[in-house]
Amino acid sequence: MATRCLATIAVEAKPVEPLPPMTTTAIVHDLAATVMARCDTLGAISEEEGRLTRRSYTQAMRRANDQVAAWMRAAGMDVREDPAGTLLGHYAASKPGAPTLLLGSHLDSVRDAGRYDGPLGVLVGLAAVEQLGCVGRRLPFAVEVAAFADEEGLRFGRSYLGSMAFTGSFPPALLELRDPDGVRLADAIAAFGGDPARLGAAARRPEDLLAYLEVHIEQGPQLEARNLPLGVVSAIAGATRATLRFGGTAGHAGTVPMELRHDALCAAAQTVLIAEELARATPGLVATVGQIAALPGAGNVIPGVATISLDVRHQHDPARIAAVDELRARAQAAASARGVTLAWEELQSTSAVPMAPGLRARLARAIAAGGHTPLELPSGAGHDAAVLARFTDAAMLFVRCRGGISHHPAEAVDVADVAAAIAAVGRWIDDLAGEPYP
Ligand code: HGY
Ligand code: MN
Ligand code: MN
Repeated sequence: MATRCLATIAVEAKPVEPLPPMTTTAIVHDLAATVMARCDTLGAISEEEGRLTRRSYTQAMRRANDQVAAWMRAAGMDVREDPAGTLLGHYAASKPGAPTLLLGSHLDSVRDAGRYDGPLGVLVGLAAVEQLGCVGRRLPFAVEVAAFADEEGLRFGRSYLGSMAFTGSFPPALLELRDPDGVRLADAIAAFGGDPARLGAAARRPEDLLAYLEVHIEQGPQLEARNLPLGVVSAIAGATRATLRFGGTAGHAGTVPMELRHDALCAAAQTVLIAEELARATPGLVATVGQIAALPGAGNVIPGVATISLDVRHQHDPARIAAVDELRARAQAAASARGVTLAWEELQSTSAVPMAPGLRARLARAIAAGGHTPLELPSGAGHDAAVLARFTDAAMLFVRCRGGISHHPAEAVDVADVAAAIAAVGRWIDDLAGEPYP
């Protein structure tokens, strides 16, 4: 995508004759088109043929990090990866020793993903820096763009590995986690070029940061239902992730009478429906079983072992915790009634967290200045901002996505909404800098 004003992105643009200064609007629309093209480029970088799956610390992740690093360097940023593998582009302040405004999101994906969940936030952050570079501006603070390593948790079952390392909240025991192929997280980080022994060194100091902003697709229907391009996130829901292992007795499908069976998969299946029933009956609660496995996995063998994932979320922690407790008790009863054991392993519990009121107010002003109604709405999805919000003032800007679809290849955004987001981020940054938006 050749862009007109961005001589700093020489990598993409052919040498062109000097152009008359561009209006901010024209710059923003050029940047939005570039963001869309770059999301397409990253959307083609996958571990799997024919669909987008990009797990942390894989070769596909390496190619994605390297591609974004090239775009960052072309924008005049200093680029590095921290010991956890988080990619960081730095745009210096007008004076040394200034704090850093952090923008960013993640480049890893779920399985068979959409191309905007994560990359949009990294690339809009980069576009905000390119906009500054376009007009030759330096701010009283540095601007850093982060692509956090492993937000989704697809490979090792834990979310936010990169942002936890960045904020010094990474539990070292997680380095012993193994992926489905038995690869240790520590070894995956090292093979990727990170340094598991220095994760502590990856931690930044809160006093070095001014704030964090994550731009992200809404992954829900609210903005589209109100015909709004942008929204301000009020808070991020709390989440509990667990693995449930049911232990029964394998046996011959043709000879074991029903009343003598200890069928692990039936206990698991009943638990899936209990989770659904409880969530439907509890306002604001969502519960999902996204993975299920039965062993030995033969059609004529009664499953002796069944394993399911569990994801429970709510905007209010007491409601989530009470629901998890009730679900655990009812799952145990369902297992016991079948003579099946239940091993419940809680993988991660992230409490609900509000976004910083002052930053939300500034975001609302920036959206309104663009002629749009600034709707505040909660996020049911988790984000690195949930980790950063415990470390510095954090805010999120939601961008409308078509049909609210996400974690699906049909994920889509409109270039006009991306332009509105870039403009809003530009105004928000100038508000922080106390300077008028050009
Ligand atoms: O699961 C989530 O909410 C996020 O996509 N990691
Ligand atoms: Mn996601
Ligand atoms: Mn995401």
